[in-house]
Amino acid sequence: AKEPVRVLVTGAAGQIGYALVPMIARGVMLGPDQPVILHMLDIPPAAESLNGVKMELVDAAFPLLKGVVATTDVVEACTGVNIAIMVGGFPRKEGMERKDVMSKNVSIYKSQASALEKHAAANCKVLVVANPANTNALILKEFAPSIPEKNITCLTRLDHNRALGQISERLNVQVSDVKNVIIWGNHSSTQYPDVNHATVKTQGGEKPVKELVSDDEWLKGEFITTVQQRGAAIIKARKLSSALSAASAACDHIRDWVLGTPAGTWVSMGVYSDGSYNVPVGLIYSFPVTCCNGEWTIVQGLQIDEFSRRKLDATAAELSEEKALAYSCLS
Ligand code: NAX
Repeated sequence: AKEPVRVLVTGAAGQIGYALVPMIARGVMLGPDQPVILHMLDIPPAAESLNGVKMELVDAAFPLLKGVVATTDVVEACTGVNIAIMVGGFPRKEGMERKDVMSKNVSIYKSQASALEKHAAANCKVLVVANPANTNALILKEFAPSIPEKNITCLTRLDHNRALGQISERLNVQVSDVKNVIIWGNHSSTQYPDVNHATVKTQGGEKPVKELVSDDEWLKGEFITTVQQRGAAIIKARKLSSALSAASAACDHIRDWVLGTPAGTWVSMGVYSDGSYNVPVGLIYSFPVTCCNGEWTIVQGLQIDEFSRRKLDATAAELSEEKALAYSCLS
């Protein structure tokens, strides 16, 4: 039998946490033959509620779940973890300045970075979900210098999956037959959902999405804004932000990273830019990646037209500005 993998979920008493921990315990994230030990962290005001989640995990009697640590102690939470899903953060409240929210998250991610660096298992993989996801991940990277930068990522898979969903609805095809959309840049409304290289499986082959959706205006307009604004649309409808889809996307992200992407398929991940596609080095930016043996690689050589170029640059500019704001909170 396999050794259990220790998976940390921060903000585990929150909405996404509540949807995510049962998925992990059922094997959705790491596979149906991989035992797991869940580490759940939240802050003291949520301690009782966190304990309630722990009680429910016990009551669910998940065969793969070999242990649960529920704590408000960051060191205890981080000790020995192989995978860290960072969902906890400080939400923007009405009337708050952007800088104040950034400052709260910078201090959270700075201290959690140190705890992970000192106490997590060697080669721990980190996924930041909490917003501003890219910049929180960057802060985490900066303050955990001994964790390889390849091991620190942020979630844009929800946006990627939303793009697949929109194409599948538009063409009336199965979502599993659509692939290779790309989310470039920031997990924010400046992200660029790009279908220039996306395909749909057809009888006997594959067809470009651009050929099947002949309406270029839709692809360059409503499709992009629908994906960009989907989070707001969910809030409007549910009076709560996306949770089950975010949890599912986090599982997809880690599963593909650890177990690999299928041949010929790429996914979107926020990763540390190496300058590919002329994206500035030093940003956590969402790129198309393939994964093999637990490592991601940015897909190279894709043609970027002028329309796309502008969008890639605009979201990079926003991330540079966010980075500067985050650094100004450090001093
Ligand atoms: P909730 O407010 O329901 O849960 C957040 C939890 O984090 C709370 O239980 C809170 O007590 C806890 N927390 C706060 N500070 C903490 C700290 N220092 N250490 C540990 N835990 C802490 O929010 P939820 O709806 O679950 O969303 C969580 C985060 O995901 C938010 O930042 C949200 O903006 C972000 N999202 C990111 C998405 C993405 O695709 N990257 C999509 C969904 C979501 O909007």
